[in-house]
Amino acid sequence: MKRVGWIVFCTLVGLLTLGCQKEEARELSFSDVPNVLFIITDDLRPDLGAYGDKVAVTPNIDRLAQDSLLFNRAYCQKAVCWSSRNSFFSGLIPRSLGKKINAQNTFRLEHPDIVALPQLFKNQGWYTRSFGKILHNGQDDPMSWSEPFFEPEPLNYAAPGNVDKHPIINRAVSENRVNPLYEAAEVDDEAYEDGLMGQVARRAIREASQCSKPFFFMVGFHKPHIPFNAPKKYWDLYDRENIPLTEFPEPPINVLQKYSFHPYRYVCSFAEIPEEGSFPDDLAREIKHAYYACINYVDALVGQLIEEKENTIIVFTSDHGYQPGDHGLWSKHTNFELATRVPLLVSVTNSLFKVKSTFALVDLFPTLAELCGIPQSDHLEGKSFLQVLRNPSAGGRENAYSEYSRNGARGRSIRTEHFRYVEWRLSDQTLAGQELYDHWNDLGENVNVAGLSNYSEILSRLSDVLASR
Ligand SMILES: [Ca+2]
Repeated sequence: MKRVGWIVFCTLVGLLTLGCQKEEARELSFSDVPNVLFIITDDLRPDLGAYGDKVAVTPNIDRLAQDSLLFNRAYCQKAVCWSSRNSFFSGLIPRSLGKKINAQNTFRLEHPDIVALPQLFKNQGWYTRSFGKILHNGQDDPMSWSEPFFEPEPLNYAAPGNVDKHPIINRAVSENRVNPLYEAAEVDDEAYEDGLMGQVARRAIREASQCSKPFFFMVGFHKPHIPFNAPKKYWDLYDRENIPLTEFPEPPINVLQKYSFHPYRYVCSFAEIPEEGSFPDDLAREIKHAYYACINYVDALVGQLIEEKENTIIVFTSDHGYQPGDHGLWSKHTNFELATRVPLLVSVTNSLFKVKSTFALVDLFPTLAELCGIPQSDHLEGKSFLQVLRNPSAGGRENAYSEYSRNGARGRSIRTEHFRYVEWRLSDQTLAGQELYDHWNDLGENVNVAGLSNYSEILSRLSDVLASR
């Protein structure tokens, strides 16, 4: 094991504490080359106490944030599970993953020889393991792991009468309409796959912590992805009447419905959920209650994982965001802020440090590698944000790239500090539409201002920036 990387890491932490807003930053005292624990959740937008959510009960993730860099503007590169995950795992942005990638095929189909994130650590002497949903359901990358990956049998439902049910997570398929969208079962955490998987991962972390070899573990929770099933004790932490409905129930003004919106809503593929029209407030609030219960379930499981975090860099994030009713959408699959923005914590400091700069999930690969002193790979399309750790005023990216295509048009988006710009082009590159959202005046992306004359200059400039990517 090379130790030069750890010397680099100690140095940067020392600089960070000097530049941090905290008056008293404690020195870190790791004993050796650090372990890495990479925790990925599914469909979790930053509805967390650490991000200012007034409803979420997330004491464990909030506690992790107290020792972390908290990224306020971190974005996925495509708001759908398999694409986002294959992206940060491989270090490639979605369009570079290849046309053959989908829910079944990983980036390996077109990139058999590139070194993936955990594979790089494995090659450098780390003990690497995988637990749960890392790429996509059923997808694996055996060459990245020191041991076969662990995925429990799918335990989606646990309530009496539901235990034999299995949801079909594939758009609005009629066969799924026998399955409930959510349940609050009087069961232990381990009655569902996430609890069972967390238990195995926790044991593995404990064992690996006793070994001299550092570990790089990736742990992927399936929640809060639909169905919103969680033990009842997590539902009971919320008063449903206090759960707010979306502030943005209507589609944005001047939005390009044909491209920006999807005609289906994932939740509508489940039993007793209306297939058309807006939901009654009671139902919308109940679904959000279920979503929050799943977040709290994940929070409890994360808390168990991070009990032993000595000498360990912890990353906590999600594959993309979610729109529980926002703009009338109940899913992801868009280029909107709510679908692309993710929580991102990187625990490398003994104090909370809120990073305001813009970052992309694809940056995690080069950043973690540089943090640990591992030489960069040539294929990486993200960039390390180590300079921000050295000097918080240095800033990060000028923009984060995301994409989502629909109805024959390719949708590409960039998010700057001030704006979100989305451009839709047909296969012959004809411009099919533009969207521009002014985040300094419109946090909810409620008005597409692309057609307004006073935004024409910025529209042109951002179009040029996007064209250069
Ligand atoms: Ca997902």
